[in-house]
Amino acid sequence: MESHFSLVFFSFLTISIPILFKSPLVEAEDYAVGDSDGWTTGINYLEWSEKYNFTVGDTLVFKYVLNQHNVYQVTETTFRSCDASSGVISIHLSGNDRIELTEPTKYWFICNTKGHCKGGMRFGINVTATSGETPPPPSGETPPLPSDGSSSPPPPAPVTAPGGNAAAHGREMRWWLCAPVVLFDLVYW
Ligand SMILES: [Cu+2]
Repeated sequence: MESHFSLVFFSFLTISIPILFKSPLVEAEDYAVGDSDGWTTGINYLEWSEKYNFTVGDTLVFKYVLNQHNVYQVTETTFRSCDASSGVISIHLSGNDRIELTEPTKYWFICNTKGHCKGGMRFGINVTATSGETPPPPSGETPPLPSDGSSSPPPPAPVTAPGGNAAAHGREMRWWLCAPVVLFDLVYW
């Protein structure tokens, strides 16, 4: 019984640790621009853009009321001037635009509805290359195993992410979280 329990607990730790540190298995992410507010007036997109680290392969999702707003990917000069008569790289008008970040470079976005860019509907992000390899977590930080088998392993903590991107994170994490429960049922019972 006790050895079974230790096995279960060790499995739980082994599976949980990659969740606590950022898992290298997590690849592309979707980022809802403005989180649950979407792409609209009255939001501080500079603040939003500084919350995340964007890497090649991630996707920005702009959600907005059709015809009220739009998404222009522009040069830095046009981002600063809000004058989209030049320096426009791409135009997106669907109301639910998905823009994949394919290059390790700076991306600049504005809304070209009159007054919206100057009013704050603009941001820039620095997209970095995917490293391909993430260093393993330092082994010294592994929490110690309990000396006896009498205490129950804690339930896996729900993994949360700020704002509207929580769902995307949840999808990627769900199977990790199920594994300890399944192991526990199989081995302990
Ligand atoms: Cu707008």
